[in-house]
Amino acid sequence: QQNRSHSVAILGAPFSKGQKRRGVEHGPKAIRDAGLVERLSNLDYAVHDFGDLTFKHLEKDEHFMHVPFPRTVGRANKLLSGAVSGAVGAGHTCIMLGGDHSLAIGSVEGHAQQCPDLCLIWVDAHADINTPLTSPSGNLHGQSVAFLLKDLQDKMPEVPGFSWLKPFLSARDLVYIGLRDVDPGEQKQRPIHLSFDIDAFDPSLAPATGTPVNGGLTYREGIYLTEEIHNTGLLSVMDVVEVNPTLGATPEAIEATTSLAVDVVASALGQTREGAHIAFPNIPEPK
Ligand code: 5AB
Ligand code: MN
Ligand code: MN
Ligand code: MN
Repeated sequence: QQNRSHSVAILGAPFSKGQKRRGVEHGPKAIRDAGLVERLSNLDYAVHDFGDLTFKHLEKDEHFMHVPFPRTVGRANKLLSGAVSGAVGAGHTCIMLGGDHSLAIGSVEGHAQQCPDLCLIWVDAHADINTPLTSPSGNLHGQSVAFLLKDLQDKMPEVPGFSWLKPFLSARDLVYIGLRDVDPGEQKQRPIHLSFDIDAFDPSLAPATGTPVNGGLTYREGIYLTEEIHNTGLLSVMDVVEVNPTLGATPEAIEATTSLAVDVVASALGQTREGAHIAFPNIPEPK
């Protein structure tokens, strides 16, 4: 197990131009308001909240093919990449609060600057591996993985705003959920980048998100996953994306989604469902 001495950096990325709905830029505030910092402090981490990055919306940013806001998304990810690289370089485990899932491009790239041998765990209802030529919507939040993979280099056109990015990840560095038979010699100790799209959960649990799909993870499945990732002791950067507090039908629906986001971060950082293994020295007695 890890790492309780580790410090945690929280980076807010209030950005929504990787898709067309408004509101996902309020994700970082909504997740903080749901009590994230206090929960992690209670797990005995030194929590450094670096606040929110400031993103520019470029005035002149024409579509590339049917892809909207390419330069705005490219520039936002370049900025985020530097911030994640800085936080990891300073020795923090980094929690990036999105924002939409296009932000994984910069988050994983910045992580890879410090940890070139990282592996990527993508927890999502969607594969987010469209290219501009296969994307039904044009939205960049459904294309993040395609920008990262070396294997897709020949299939990717040059998208304006992304000239700073060279694909660096091999398909074999991208891990899937559900493998069941891995030999000891196949296990590698590598820093883990966990990119967690809240829409991986069933919409009954995480309704406040832009592209909900029925038949998602149960609470138990999702938290089991983050608990196991914690148990590896190898979590290095985690993205929590696609929480859109403006899309909840009721305050309860919003609260369910934001508190679920806090639960997945806390459990990825070692909160257990059976409670903390902390000795309680003086159990108060009634007089
Ligand atoms: B998300 C879709 N595959 O490309 C597309 O929420 C949806 O970050 C992408 O996973 C969903 O537009 C992107 C239809
Ligand atoms: Mn996604
Ligand atoms: Mn998704
Ligand atoms: Mn989504």
